[in-house]
Amino acid sequence: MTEFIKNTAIEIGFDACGIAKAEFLEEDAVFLKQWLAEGNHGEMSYLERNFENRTDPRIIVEGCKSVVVTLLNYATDYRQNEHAPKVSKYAYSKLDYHTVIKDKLLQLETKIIEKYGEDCFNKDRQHRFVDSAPVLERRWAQRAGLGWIGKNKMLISPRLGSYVFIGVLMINKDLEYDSPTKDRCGTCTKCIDACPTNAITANRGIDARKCISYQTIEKKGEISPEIRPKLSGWMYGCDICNDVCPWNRVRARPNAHVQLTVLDEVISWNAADWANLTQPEFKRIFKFSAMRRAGFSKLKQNMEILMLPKSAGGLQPFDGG
Ligand code: B12
Ligand code: SF4
Ligand code: SF4
Repeated sequence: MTEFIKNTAIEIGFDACGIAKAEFLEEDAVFLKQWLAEGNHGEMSYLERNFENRTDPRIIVEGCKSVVVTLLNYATDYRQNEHAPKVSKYAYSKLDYHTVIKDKLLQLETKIIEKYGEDCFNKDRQHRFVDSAPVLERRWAQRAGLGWIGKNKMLISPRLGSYVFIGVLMINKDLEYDSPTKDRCGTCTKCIDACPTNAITANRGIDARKCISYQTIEKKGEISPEIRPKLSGWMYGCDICNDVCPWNRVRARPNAHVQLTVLDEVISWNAADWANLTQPEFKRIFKFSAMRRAGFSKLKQNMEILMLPKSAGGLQPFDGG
């Protein structure tokens, strides 16, 4: 059954699949409690909720025995117009990755049920996860042997690099388990040195309040004044700590997933195109994109800050575009 699940995951189009035993994440519970107590999560209060569920999958999904973890490569060779406000690569595609991965997880589940029966899954509980629930996805991927959690906090696959999304399927069957991946960051500190806001701390925590990704997507209201001069041109998300990682330079290869086909506008638009974007256009063009998460007003606010002079974190003066 283990072999069937892993082979089927690859046939469906995932780039990797590993399996971990469902158990209490004792060390992570201690870490997470402290991380939350220090307020590192900012306004993301949903991270405080369901603490017990977050650290034990058997509480989220009654009967869960194994955590099947999948990776989907989103590395790309496409580059934005150099005069455009920057968008994180994870949001280049027409289709939101949540949709793509949920669809693939459902396909995997369907094939497992066809072969091994309905009792493999708890039908009364959500058991397919992408970003959407209290599941420490990076830790499960590490425990399932798919990579290690780097100093930049990303799950880094030794084969694919860190531009990978994580999807999780919780199953009520005992399976053969992979060995957790060991740390391969070594003495490297490139991501810590490159982060413009010092959001990455030495003990491997991240202060999300300082993270450009949080500030430009998750934070309600405007970007904090102390972060604005450090935005480095990012309008939606931030890829700096991934871009500088040597594992991506060596291992990341452009994905070939048709479902992750890029949006022409994201690649071709210059600063003026973005500045002229109207709400109806946003709704039409980004209808299925991950960028809907920030919403039009937040995006506009971010853009306005970027249109400020360079000394204030903006992109002005433009040298063309
Ligand atoms: C909240 C969140 C954010 C927040 C907070 C980031 C953070 N590091 O926590 C913000 C908005 C800043 C964010 C940004 C990004 N995110 Co995000 N995010 C999440 C989300 C929804 C929850 C993460 C979470 O629980 N954070 C709380 C912290 C404390 O948990 P953690 O980082 O997972 O760390 C745990 C373990 O690693 C471990 N741990 C870590 N350090 C240590 C140290 C010790 C000593 C111990 C014992 C344990 C330990 O314990 C922690 C808690 O138990 C996950 C999806 C999910 N449900 O997991 C996606 C997720 C982590 N994000 C993802 C992505 C792609 C990003 C961005 C790259 C997007 C972008 N380009 O803008 C950036 C990267 C920023 C960064 N360097 O982390 C992907 C990561 C894929 C990967 N390869 O790792 C995920 C998994 C979504 C997905 N399904 O693919 N994100
Ligand atoms: S995503 Fe950007 S701001 Fe956030 S930790 Fe990485 S480099 Fe720093
Ligand atoms: S840049 Fe270096 S320290 Fe940071 S995650 Fe990559 S290998 Fe690890």
